[in-house]
Amino acid sequence: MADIPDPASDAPRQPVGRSEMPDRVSRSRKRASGSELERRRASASGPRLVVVSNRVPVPKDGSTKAGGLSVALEGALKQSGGLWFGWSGETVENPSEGARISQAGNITFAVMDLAKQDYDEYYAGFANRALWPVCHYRLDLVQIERHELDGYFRVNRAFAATLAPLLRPDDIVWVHDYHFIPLASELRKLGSNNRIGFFLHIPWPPPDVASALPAYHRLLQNFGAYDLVGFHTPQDAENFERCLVGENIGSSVGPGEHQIDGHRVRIGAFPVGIDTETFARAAAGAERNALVRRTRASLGNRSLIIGVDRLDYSKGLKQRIEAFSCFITSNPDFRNRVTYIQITPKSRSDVPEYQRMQREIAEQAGWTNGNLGEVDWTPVRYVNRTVGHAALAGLYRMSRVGLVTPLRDGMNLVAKEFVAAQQPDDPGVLILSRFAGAAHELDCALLVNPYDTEVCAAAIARALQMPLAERRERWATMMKRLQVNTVEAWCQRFLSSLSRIPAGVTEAHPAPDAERNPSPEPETAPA
Ligand code: ADQ
Repeated sequence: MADIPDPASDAPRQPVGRSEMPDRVSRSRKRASGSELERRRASASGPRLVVVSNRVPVPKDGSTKAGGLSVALEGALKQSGGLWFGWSGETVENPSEGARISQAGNITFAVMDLAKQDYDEYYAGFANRALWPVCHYRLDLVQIERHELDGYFRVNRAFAATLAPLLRPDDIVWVHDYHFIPLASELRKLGSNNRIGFFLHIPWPPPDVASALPAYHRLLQNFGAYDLVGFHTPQDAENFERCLVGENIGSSVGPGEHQIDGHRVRIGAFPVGIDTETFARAAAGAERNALVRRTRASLGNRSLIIGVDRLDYSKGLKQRIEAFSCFITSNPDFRNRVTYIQITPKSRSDVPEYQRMQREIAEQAGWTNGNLGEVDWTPVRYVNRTVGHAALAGLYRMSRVGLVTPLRDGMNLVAKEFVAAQQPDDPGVLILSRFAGAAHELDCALLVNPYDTEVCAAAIARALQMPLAERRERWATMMKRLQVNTVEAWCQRFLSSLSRIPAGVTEAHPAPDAERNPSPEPETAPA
């Protein structure tokens, strides 16, 4: 997910050491009876929101600085007081017992460290070498390692064991993303009857693709412990329901509802939004930003084409550079009249597939410049940097074209940010992959198949020559949608759906249990 600090972009910050996962289950349970927790419980009033995400934006020096999703979740947490729980981002030799707790206003932050083996197996392993590629339809990149699968479940058990003692009976728990599919099931085993919702920030593929996941049946079964499972698009939700039906997991009891082990699970689409007004204001005020001014000066009279993505194979960077190259070759009039800036911070550098891709994309950008460039013109400026949101907003605003062409994306917030940042009188044009979740809402963009180089090249040419009236009309329709479906609205819709689920429903909830529901797949490698 986006602004919840992306674990992807950070390597562990501490030296790492041995591998054994300490028995946090029993120790954390002991902590539950601690007097401080009892005191907090006693002073609480009303349901509290508990957010679980792999990385937690713990405020430094008492203030939070993150944007987008983090701010929205923080806003939701502030309403009734809340707890934000997850990984600290640290790997250490001997993770300490329980969670490290800090307080900012009425939000409690609780984080735990991971041992190196946990990080390697749960995060760099199963989450990012099996779940991520399968969910992005990249079966060619899937790595199946039984010990990583085991590590994924083991670390989820440890997260649950650390979280369980911090939970109050009426807390509403909102779990984020693919790192935590088994979390609710583990919490149920520890006695949690809380309402627990899950939101997947990445796509969910159809059964033919999803079934390439190791422990496919077991993972699906684990979703049964949630009360609400949310996706970005109706297509993802439908794919997921088809997977449940295909694996005979529970039974459909109406549109978007499944009965699994006597428990009703709601399934729905909740397309995430951005903080549209704040982003638009930042873009309008970015004229004075130093980076924006320098960039403008460096462009001269050239039109700017911009791409902004984490360096990830799902973002279609190779195909995008090819399309740009094809555009220049087939439209020589545009030589030295456009500049393509691709701002791409590295991510997941400790995952081998990412290391390979980082090298390949850098070589490709260099090769394209060598091949197409002039002494006084660098066609592609390829930058592995993070840029502050104000500057980013300003760069979007000065761009004639936003190139957002992932091969597959849950939503893609850059597409929305690009639209929000435009000048109403003279907006740029968004070229958007039809395989981004955002294409459902932003269907007035120039929608393209990112695999089709010539189509993408033609879209760039069309965008650069699009008459002002058409640009305004397309932009206005998209902007209206972004003004309605903001990130706050997204939070509210998910949480009000979750809150409407009667609390008692979870009472009868049996934890999915590998013994009661034997998985057809082996959990460890056959001998
Ligand atoms: P991501 O894969 O990280 O998120 P995306 O939705 O585009 O992708 O969000 C990226 C965020 O990072 C944006 O807010 C963008 O501004 C910011 N960003 C990207 N490059 C940057 C740079 N160089 N400098 C500064 N900021 C940069 C996952 C899913 C998406 C889903 C989100 C939210 O993969 O499909 O949209 O979660 O659910």
